[in-house]
Amino acid sequence: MTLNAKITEIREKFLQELKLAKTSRQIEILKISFLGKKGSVQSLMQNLKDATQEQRPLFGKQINDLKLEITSHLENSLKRLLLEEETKKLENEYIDVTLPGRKHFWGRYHPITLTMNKMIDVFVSMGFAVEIGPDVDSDFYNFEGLNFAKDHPSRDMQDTFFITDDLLLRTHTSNVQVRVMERFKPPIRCIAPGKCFRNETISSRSHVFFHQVEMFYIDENVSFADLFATLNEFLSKLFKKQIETRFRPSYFPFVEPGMECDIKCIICSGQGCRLCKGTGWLEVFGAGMIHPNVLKAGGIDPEKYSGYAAGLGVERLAMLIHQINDIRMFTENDMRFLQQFSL
Ligand code: FA5
Repeated sequence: MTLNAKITEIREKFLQELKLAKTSRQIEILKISFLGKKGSVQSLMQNLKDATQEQRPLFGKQINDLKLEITSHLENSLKRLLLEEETKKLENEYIDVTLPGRKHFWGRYHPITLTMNKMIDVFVSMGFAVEIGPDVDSDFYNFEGLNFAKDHPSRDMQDTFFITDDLLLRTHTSNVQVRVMERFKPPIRCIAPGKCFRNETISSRSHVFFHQVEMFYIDENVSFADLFATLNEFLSKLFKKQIETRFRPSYFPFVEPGMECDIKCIICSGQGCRLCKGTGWLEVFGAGMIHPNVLKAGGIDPEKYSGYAAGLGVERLAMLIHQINDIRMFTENDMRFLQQFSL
C-alpha cells in the first residue's frame, strides 16, 4: 500500500472515531492510539525509512501534515468537551442559597412519659418517695403475696402473659407493694410508676400494654379518709382544676374495703361517647385499704399498722387531660399526634 493510501486510511479512521468520542477521556485515548509512540501515525515512520533520498522530504511533510491535522482536531474537540463537562459539573453543583434550610425536629417526650412525670411530681410534692419494680416478676409478688389465692378465680380478673409457671409480665404495679414492705419499715409513703401488660382485647380505652402509678401509705392509724383526701388533692393538682369524680365500691383481693374511681368524661362532658362507653364516666384507678394478709406477706404487723393503696392508669389520665378519645394513638407512633405534646 502506498503512503498516500495509508494516510487516507488513517485519516478516515481517525475522523470516524473522533465522531464517536463524547468525553475528554475518550479524546485522550484517541490521542494515544493515533499520536502515541505505538500509534497509527508513528507506524508511518517505517515508510519514511524505506523511502528513497528524494522521496523522504515529501513523505516527511505528508506525515507531519497528518499529525498536525489530527492534533488540531483533537485539541478543538478536547476544548469543547472540557467546557461541556465543566458546565455540566457546575450545573450539578448549583446551590440555591435562597432555599429555606432543612428543618430539624427536636426530640420530645412521649405524652405518656409527660403525664407520668407530672403524676410523679405531684406525688413527690405531697411527700411520696419513688420506687421502681421489675416488669418481669414472680407469681408471688404479682399475685400470691397480694392475697390472690392459688387457683382462685380472682386471678382471672387480670389476663396474664406468663413466661414460665412462676414468671410473668406484671399485670399491675401493685407487684411493688410487698417488695417495698420487705425492705422498709413503716411509715412508708411510696409511689411506683411503670409498665403493665395484660392479655386483653384492645379497644379505645384498653390496651395490652399500658402504664400505672402505684401509690401507697403505711403507718399507724391510716384511714380511708386519708385515702380520699390524698386522692382528691392529687387529682386537683394534676388537672389544675376541680374535676367531678365518682367513687364506687369494688373488689380487689389485696384491699379491704376496695373501690374504683371514675372521672366524668372530659371528652363528652358526661354526655356519653365511645371512650366512656356511653356512660359519661371513665374509670381511672382502683384503691382501698391494704388487706392485713398483704401487710403480713410484707412482714408488717397488721395489728399495729394500717395502710391505703391505689393504682392509677396513666393512659386514662393522659386521655382525659389532653382529650384523646382512643388509647391506640399512644402506640401508633404517628408524628402528627406525638408532635403536639411538649414539656
Ligand atoms: C389494678 O390494676 C389494681 N392493681 C389497682 C389497685 C392498686 C387497687 C392498689 C387497689 C389498691 P385495675 O385492673 O382496675 O386495678 O387497673 C387500675 C387502672 O389501670 C384502671 O382504672 C385503668 O385506669 C388502668 N388500666 C387497667 N387495665 C388497663 C388496660 N388494659 N389498658 C389501659 N389502662 C388500664
